[in-house]
Amino acid sequence: MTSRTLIKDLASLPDGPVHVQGWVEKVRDQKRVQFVILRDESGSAQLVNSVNDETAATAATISGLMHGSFVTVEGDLKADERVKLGGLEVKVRSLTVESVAKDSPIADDSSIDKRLDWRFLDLRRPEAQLIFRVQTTIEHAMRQHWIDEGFIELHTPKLMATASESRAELFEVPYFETTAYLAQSPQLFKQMAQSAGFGKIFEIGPAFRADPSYTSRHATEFTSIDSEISWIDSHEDVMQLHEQLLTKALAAVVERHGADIEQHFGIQLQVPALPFPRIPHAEVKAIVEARGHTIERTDGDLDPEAERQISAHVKETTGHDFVFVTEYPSSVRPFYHLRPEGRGDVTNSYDLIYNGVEISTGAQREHRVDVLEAQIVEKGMNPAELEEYLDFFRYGTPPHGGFGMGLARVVMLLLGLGSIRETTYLFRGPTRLTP
Ligand code: AMO
Repeated sequence: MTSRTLIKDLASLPDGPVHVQGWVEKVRDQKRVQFVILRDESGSAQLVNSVNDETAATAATISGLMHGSFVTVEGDLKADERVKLGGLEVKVRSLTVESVAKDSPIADDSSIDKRLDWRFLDLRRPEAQLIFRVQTTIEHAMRQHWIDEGFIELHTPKLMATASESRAELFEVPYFETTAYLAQSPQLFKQMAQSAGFGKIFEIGPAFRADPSYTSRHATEFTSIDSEISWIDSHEDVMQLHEQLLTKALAAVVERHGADIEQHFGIQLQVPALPFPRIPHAEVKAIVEARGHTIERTDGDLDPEAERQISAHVKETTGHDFVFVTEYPSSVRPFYHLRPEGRGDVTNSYDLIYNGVEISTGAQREHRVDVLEAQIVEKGMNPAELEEYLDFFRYGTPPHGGFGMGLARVVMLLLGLGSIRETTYLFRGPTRLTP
């Protein structure tokens, strides 16, 4: 591989020969001088070619250049503060078209659906690439924290014999003589790791939900960030881990991408203060209703407007973008959430709301097998189908808890974007299986 110079590094080089490669963003083809905006994954720069007898062949190539074509350029770098783009330009000595592009089927104002149809072209936008750099930094910072704290990374199977959350939203897959289900969450297996004595684990992996909704926050496949820890006293210990992870992740994002985020998304990102506010679910309902919103759900869960309202309240009263809504009613929580002694109506659980949207659910788990069996029956499930899961608790298990968090939602809210379609590399929804 010949060593190419990344466009972002041109600014730190002295005037002289350079070898750059990328795709053509724009061509300004004038009679005497031609300008090409060349972009690579690091930035963009202006190429210039003076049209004369000597450069006639290059000039002809540039005149025929299609937007999006990939080219190799040998040229001479020259600093020139009059050039708006980076204060430099590259005088072309030779330009080789490596791959000719057809006319782009999308434009900046194309609909999100059309852009998703042509996702590889859509992703050439610098702000789209920034989204995935930010995502990389978030995952890296969290992984670093987990590793520093002695966690073990797991990869749990995504083909399962049972549901992992509930029978709803379950994808069935023909599996030889039987039926398999796509994992809705690593829930059962991350709990298994506690019975196995692993102590502290994490996983970043795919989760599947056969959810027919078309909202801006639901996908049928998403990346789930999961963690589970033993020997907790309550969900408070899980929330402390959770807020530390997010604070570290945001600090890394601010440090590495703060300026780019401000430039592309107009947001001045702040590292959140610890601890994040915590408000019990019952109190949240009262606050939201006092703000004039009547929660429409009959099951006692918060609706999206209630999430926005409680976030607005927290922002106004504390300046915080995050809030833990704690002690959810048992009626809206899964069978595996622990209910505190003498309080069957609530759970040791929480949802984490970030800028008005739920990004995570966490809880202390029920580790007493008889109570667990009763809660499975109460939720209308069949304990026989969960025999193997129940075994985890029949052979000894420590008190434990953890959380699951949707990566695309975190990135969406952090960058102030309107949909996880923008922050998922290749979105999957009820009517989208390609590309
Ligand atoms: P829950 O079902 O609340 O909890 O999911 C946890 C988080 O995963 C994300 N999420 C989704 N993201 C995109 N599309 C979806 N269809 C979707 N469904 C969920 C959300 C959500 O907050 N096992 C528990 C977690 C735990 O207790 O550890 C669980 O999966 O950000």
